[in-house]
Amino acid sequence: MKLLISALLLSVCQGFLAPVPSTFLSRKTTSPLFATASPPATARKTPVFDEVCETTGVTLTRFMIEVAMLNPELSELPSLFSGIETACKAISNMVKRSQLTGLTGYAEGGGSINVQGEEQKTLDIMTNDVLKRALRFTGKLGVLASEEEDTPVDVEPSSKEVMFDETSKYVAVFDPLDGSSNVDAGIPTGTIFGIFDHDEECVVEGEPEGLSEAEMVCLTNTLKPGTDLVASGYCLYSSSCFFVMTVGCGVYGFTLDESIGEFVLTHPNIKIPETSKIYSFNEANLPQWDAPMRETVEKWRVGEGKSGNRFSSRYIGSMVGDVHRTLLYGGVFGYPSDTKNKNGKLRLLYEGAPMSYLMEQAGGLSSTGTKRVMEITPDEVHQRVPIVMGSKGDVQEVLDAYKAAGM
Ligand code: AFP
Repeated sequence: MKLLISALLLSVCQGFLAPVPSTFLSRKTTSPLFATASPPATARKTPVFDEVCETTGVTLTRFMIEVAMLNPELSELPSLFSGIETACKAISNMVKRSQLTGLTGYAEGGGSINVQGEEQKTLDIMTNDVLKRALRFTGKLGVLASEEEDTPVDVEPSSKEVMFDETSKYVAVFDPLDGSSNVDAGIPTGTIFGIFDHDEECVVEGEPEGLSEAEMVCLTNTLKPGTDLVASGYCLYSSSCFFVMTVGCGVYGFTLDESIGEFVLTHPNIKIPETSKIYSFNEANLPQWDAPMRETVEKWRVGEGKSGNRFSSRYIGSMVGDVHRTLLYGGVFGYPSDTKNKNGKLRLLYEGAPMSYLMEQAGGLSSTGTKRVMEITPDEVHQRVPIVMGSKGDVQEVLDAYKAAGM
């Protein structure tokens, strides 16, 4: 097997020079090496591995090294991924042990409110900190924006802390513990991240309150549309801990093998089924949704939609868990606009855009109903966006309904 992997990698490395012999194409990874859904500006290459072994297979670290080898413009991404990977392992442990270590409940016994007026759980604050620390020490981050931070935070490390050649190449946005309102009941939660290129000229010193206008402009360079994402992904803390990511050439899923402490490739080149029988919404809000959304779901309930399938409902109320199931089983997940919340509930920069990138890379669609989520430029860090994402055929049915209603 080792020999075959080396041969495969060699063929892929030679990408442009020599065609990859068809016998070298992975049995599991049958799609082309290049992404088909919303290709990035420069087509990226992804390693092809012939077999996925459960305990000694391809680790995330190894996978990222191969990705960087094949795509020299991404050469600094593996160290950043390694920071995120470490944070995910630490967070997975914290979540798993929270009932035993007293990390449950609200921060400061209640009363700690984030910028969006939501009460913060103890774990919200701690996981935010874990991520910040893990990323800071990669030496690759310029600016961070997080659900738990009021404004983007500059994490330019002091020279003492830098472990690698410092270039501040990327901007990371993340939701450290999405679904945290569920965490004390043992419901799945997750970390979502998105990575953009960073303007290397932008260096910010000091606290957000005392920044010059130029520094504020610098900070707001996190405000980019999803089409500018270099990479995105999530960690799901559930029956297993999963790490699912894209760098613009398909979606790859890794499972934490606790016996060796490594994420191992278990879901190469995830493709979402084109049509489905599952919808995943907070249906209590259905009476307030836009008419096209409401009517489409009402048809699905009774098997009168386009596919004729009678749909079932599956809703955890934790986006990472709901999107993970949707990617694997097919379906439609959403948090649509309603009469009370015109922009739905989910945050564009660190929930909507990173998850839409994954969804599109897996062959699905993600829209507000009238607009591709990936193309929306945020006006502010914590902006919300209505979302309906998932299996192509079913999401398209929603989009057609909006169009037919002249919206
Ligand atoms: P929390 O992080 O406050 O638990 O919110 C989770 C979330 O942002 C997202 O993960 C869910 O899909 C959505 O909110 C659930 O919202 P509802 O509770 O209104 O259904």
